[in-house]
Amino acid sequence: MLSDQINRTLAEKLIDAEVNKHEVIKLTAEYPELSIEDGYRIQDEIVAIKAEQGYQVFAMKMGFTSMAKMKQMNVDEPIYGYIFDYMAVDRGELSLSELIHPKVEAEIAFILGKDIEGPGITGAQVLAATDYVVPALEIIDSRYQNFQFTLPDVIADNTSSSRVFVGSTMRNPLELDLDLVGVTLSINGEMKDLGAGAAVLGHPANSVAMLANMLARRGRKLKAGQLILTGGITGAHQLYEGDVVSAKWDGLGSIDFTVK
Ligand code: OOG
Ligand code: MG
Repeated sequence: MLSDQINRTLAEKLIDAEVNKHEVIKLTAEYPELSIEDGYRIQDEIVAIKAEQGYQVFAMKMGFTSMAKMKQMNVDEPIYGYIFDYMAVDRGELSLSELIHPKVEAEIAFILGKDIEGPGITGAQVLAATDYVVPALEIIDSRYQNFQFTLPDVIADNTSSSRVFVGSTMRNPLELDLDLVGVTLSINGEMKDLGAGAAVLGHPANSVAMLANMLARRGRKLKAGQLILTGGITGAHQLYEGDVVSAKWDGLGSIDFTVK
């Protein structure tokens, strides 16, 4: 286990990489014994530093909840992280000059109506506690060279959180078969990827349940009003200047943006 001092230094290094838009070598190159627990402790330091700087948590997120994502990044278990208020993009433009090597992925997000506290939470309990589901495009931007990392590295790097576009269509989850909700992701008019909600742990509600149960191990819970991204349904696609991105969800509308 790394000392609090080292955790703080590593968190500062990753924030510096984010703010100054440069890649760093994965932490496990220097600390091969870095554990998943260490990764979450470094992530907690990032959350603490962002709070000291006056930023709020905008959403929580799950990652690596679909085979498409696990295969693409060569990892084998879900992780969670935080999305801060300055990461939410409120118009149809992504500013490339603020980022390193961003990728886009299509997701389904939940807005809770009640607190959810694990352990033992099921997808059915999540659906009963959810007010709305909304579509989301997550922009991930690993601070590591070429998106090369192990699980502890990516957890420490706050799961590559960078930006998020949230769609304006809000639906009660019980009005939809969320596992059957299809999504297509197009860039410059070319369909790059497609999938359905079932890609996410069989049903996106299972991802929120897993998050509640993972948080319970650390004495935390999900709160009413919380926004939660359930993880990429599709693989992530690298973005370049001038790209026009368009994603459509069955019953949940669409999100469009341009890379500037
Ligand atoms: C980590 C973030 C994973 C997802 O939806 O699976 C994630 C990464 O792929 O760099 O956000
Ligand atoms: Mg994601």
